[in-house]
Amino acid sequence: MTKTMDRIQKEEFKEEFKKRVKDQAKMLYRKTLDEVSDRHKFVCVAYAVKDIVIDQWIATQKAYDEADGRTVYYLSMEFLMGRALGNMIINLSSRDEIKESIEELGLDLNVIEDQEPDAALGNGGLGRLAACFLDSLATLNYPAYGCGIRYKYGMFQQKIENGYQKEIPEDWLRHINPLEIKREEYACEVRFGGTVKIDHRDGRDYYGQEGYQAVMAVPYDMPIVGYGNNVVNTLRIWDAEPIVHFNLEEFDKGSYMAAVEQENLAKTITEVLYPNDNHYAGKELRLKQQYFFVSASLQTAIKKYLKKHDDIKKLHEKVVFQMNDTHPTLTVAELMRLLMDVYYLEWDEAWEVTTKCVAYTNHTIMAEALEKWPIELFSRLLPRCYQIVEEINRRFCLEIEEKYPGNYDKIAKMAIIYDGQVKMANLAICAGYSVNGVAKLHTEILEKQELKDFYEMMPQKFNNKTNGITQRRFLLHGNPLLAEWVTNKVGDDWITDLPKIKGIEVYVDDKKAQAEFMNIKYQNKVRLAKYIKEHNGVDVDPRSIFDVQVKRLHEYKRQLLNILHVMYLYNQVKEHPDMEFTPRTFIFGAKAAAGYKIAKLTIKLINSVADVINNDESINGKIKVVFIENYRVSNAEIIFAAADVSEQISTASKEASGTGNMKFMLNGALTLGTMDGANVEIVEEVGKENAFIFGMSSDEVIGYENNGGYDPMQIFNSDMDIRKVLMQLINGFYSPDDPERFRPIYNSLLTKEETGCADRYFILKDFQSYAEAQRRVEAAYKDEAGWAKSAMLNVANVGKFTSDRTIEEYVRDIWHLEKVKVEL
Ligand code: 26Q
Repeated sequence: MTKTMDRIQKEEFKEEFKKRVKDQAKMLYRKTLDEVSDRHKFVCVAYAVKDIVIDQWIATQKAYDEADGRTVYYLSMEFLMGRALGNMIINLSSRDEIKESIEELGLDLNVIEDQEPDAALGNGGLGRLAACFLDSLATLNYPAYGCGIRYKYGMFQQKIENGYQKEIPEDWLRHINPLEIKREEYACEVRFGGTVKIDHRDGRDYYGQEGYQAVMAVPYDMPIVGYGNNVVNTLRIWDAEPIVHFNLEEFDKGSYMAAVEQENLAKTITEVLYPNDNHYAGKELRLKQQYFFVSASLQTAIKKYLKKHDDIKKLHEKVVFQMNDTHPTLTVAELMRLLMDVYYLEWDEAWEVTTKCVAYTNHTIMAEALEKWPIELFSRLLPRCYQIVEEINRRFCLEIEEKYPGNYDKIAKMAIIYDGQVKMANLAICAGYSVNGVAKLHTEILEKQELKDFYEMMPQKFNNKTNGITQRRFLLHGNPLLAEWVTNKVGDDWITDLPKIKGIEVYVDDKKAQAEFMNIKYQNKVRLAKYIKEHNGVDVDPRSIFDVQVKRLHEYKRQLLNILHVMYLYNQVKEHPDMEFTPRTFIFGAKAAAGYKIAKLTIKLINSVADVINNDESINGKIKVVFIENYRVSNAEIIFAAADVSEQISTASKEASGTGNMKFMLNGALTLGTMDGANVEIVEEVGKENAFIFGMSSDEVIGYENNGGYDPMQIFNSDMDIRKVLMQLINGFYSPDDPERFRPIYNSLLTKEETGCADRYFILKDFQSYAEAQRRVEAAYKDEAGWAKSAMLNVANVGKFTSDRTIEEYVRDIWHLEKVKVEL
């Protein structure tokens, strides 16, 4: 629109927009715009933007209806959206007019954007990937729904008190949410528990449920605005409401209790997001959440299909359900149930449709993340689904038996029900027509190790889809200075065609371009330093190397390796005050699952080390350590833009892909990492000489895991640098008030006490290799031109890692969607 809109139209649009913002202030708050608070100003602007979005939303849905193509339903327990307003504005074709209007109203867009709470309906990588995918699907004109849960409390807010993490409930819906619409007309019922009732009529069985508890699933829709193409897709998240608002006198005691229980069920189901990342907690409520949103999403998808089509046996021609990890795997059982019990298909017919409709993405090989539900719980909560899973399992085991006669090991590994448990990954693989990993190495490990038996039996299902990120949020929105610089150099095609960014490669040896590029990095470091000063009260020098590790706290991600190395460096600087040293700021940001003791203690360790080092005047500020509180999408954008070094140091084989690594690369940071996840492909694209790679290979790690032979105590006894650092964990050096405080960390590295395995993540094994890589970082940074060139080459070669590419691959290999044009 911007290009075609002439001046007069533009002015009219702006006048209209400004009037709407002012009218909102009047109608909502009975005030003029300049009288209302900043937060209310945000609400007024958001409503005015929504006004523009709504017309496109309606037009999009109409165009989709007419095109009548296939639709993907991306089923995910998590959508880590972050803030919507700023992103919506940059994606709208009228972004310039909107920004000018906001300025002309005397408002500061940054201040307005800062008023919006993050929609933190996710933990980390998996949830943010879902959000990036929605952005790409809309931008690429594909019919898609995100389906999830409208948690009342999303990811907790992290406060650091006395160095410890404290979790504060994140009440993101406390105030009105102007960017969602409640859609009561699509409410549907979801039933739990009770017993299966069978009616024999007309020579067949009809299945129903008796004595169940039910809740109403009520959807809220959030618009997903595509970039400059008039497309607005939908994220549909479900809230639970009680079905009966009962009248006390009408109830006898029994039904009174039942009614109260039902009301409580509704209240609890969508109350809170489980704050675990890569860790399965077998909680009943979690299974309820899963069934709740799966059932509601499937019911509406089928109803929508039947509005235009009458043959349910052809559902797969129009609908595909992508399961984001095993969390929505109940899709398999629930779809079978709906097809048989509600739409009266026979088993074989229903199975044919189901197995053509569902596909599964695996995001982890960590054993503790695999979902397994006790039969007792599963069958009590979902009696009919359990029957169906039993039958799927019975038939599947027959198939295994037929293919591998007498091989009970195969049954033990692949059966869906085994050892008293329902194994969700096995169900997803058995029923899904596609099984994908999220990076090349990860998919290889699935095929060769973790899912070897499945791969042997059905290799045609397996495929890789290397993750990606949206450059629209993580460069265009998060780093406006660099975005503008890139656009000035190569035009703005990169916004929807990231490989075009390769065009900046011709400037990597150009001194002027290098200076401009490094100056932008410097400006972004100043912005982050200001944020750190405001939020942490710590002064950091924007001329120091910003070395950043931001991600969920998990042992396999090895924040501990990073902080142990900081302790080692500090010892070096103290022992050799005159050694050459480039000032370094080590920046951490991480939330630990609330019950994950050793992870929380690692946060305390980082903060304790920070306290000692930041306050030691004798080192002249050579090292600073900062723990950024409450790491989340909105401050991530600021952090990535300011990073020099991207710490991607997971134990090889453990990080399925990683996506933070890509966000750093996009913003011109150099990767310091292991050959794990998508790091492997990053190095492939940018070249080994423009990254700092260290540590064991995934084959070596897996070798030790399978055959033993690793003894960290040997390293402790022979490496005096390491020995000194580890002793500082237990001699009170960083905890004078309680020398025993960090003993559990020490033990986790040297004894089997903590996890039944000493140094399970090979921290000591990789330590010297990491320290050596860090020395290479320092040497490289001293060569200013060389560093600038490497940083620019990272940006230039990031093209592959756009989620637009990932989505096109899903479409080509799995979803088979067609693009739909939307004209206004
Ligand atoms: C399971 C059961 C009960 C409660 C919680 C969970 C649970 C919740 C979240 C299990 C796992 C997760 C999240 C996993 C995750 O974020 N995985 C990451 O996915 C990214 C996107 O593919 C990858 O880049 C990361 O490598 C991977 O760790």
